Amino acid sequence: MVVLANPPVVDQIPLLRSPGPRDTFSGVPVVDLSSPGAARAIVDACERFGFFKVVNHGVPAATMGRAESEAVRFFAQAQADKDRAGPAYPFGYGSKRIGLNGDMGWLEYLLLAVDSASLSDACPVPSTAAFRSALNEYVAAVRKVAVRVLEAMAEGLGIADADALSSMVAGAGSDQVFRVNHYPPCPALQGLGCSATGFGEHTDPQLISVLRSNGTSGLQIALRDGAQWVSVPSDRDAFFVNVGDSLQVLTNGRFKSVKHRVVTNSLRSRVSFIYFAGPPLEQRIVALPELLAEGEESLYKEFTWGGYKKAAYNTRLGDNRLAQFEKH
Ligand code: GA4
Repeated sequence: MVVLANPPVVDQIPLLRSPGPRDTFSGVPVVDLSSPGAARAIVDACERFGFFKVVNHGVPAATMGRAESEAVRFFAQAQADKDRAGPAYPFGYGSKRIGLNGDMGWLEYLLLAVDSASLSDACPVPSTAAFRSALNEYVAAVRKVAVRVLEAMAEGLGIADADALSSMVAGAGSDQVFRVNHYPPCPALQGLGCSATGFGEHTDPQLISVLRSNGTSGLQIALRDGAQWVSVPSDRDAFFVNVGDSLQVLTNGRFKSVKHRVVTNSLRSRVSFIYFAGPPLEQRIVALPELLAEGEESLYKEFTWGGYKKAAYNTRLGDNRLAQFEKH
């Protein structure tokens, strides 16, 4: 029997089959946020994929570009300097280790806390004024996009209170997290047909996540509940929205949180920004009564966001975190 070991540099990082052109997904739903049809299109995309791309969002390219170049500058520093911005938990710089239970990926990142519309003062990282102000400008803008998406979603779902979803994530005390990921290329695997896992498959626990990346592909989403993985063509001018577990519960399973992962490119760096829109810790997460048909029961036991988050941090990345809350 021939046992193939990972090349030493990617030791401990799980490998994935390298995506080829046939894995590219041409069916990503595109929502024009400036169009009157946005509400309907968002609901449709969330029902079909739990995932969509947002264009005409109004965020200036310069806001995204400035945040990106500052992030590139940060990650280009010497390892010892970056390590001074760590550890990642609760907030700060991290490398390769994801979460607290042994998951590993070929990436480095900043995990940051957001207070109302900017980085939390309690979070001293990043410390340089230029990077911090670029991220603050970006966070304020992406948060507005999240609010508009959630407003349109409530409208599309026919919820009378247009703010029912958006106020959960934009109100006082909401639990917002911001993440800057850098996936360096992994040339050691070039030509071998496999790639390092950048970020292993998982669903996001929050309501929605809003992602923007540079022009390097790598994001994959699962179709048909994981039976097929497809590559999402990158678009640096757009945002990509994921449905998270909490929104799955609020919609009683009508929207499914999308399984996704990142595969490392062998030649190019990928830089992504993700804004995770979560509610206040004490927010009850349970099917919204208006979304239940007559006689329909909620599929999940009620939990608070704080309780779910705590439980999530005790899981491995790829675990089905909602399973323990299913009623039957
Ligand atoms: C996935 C979504 C966000 O990136 C995140 C992640 C968090 C982490 O990286 O520390 C988690 C992961 C995420 C889900 C389960 C737990 C917690 C790693 C992990 C194994 C910041 C989040 O909120 O949940």
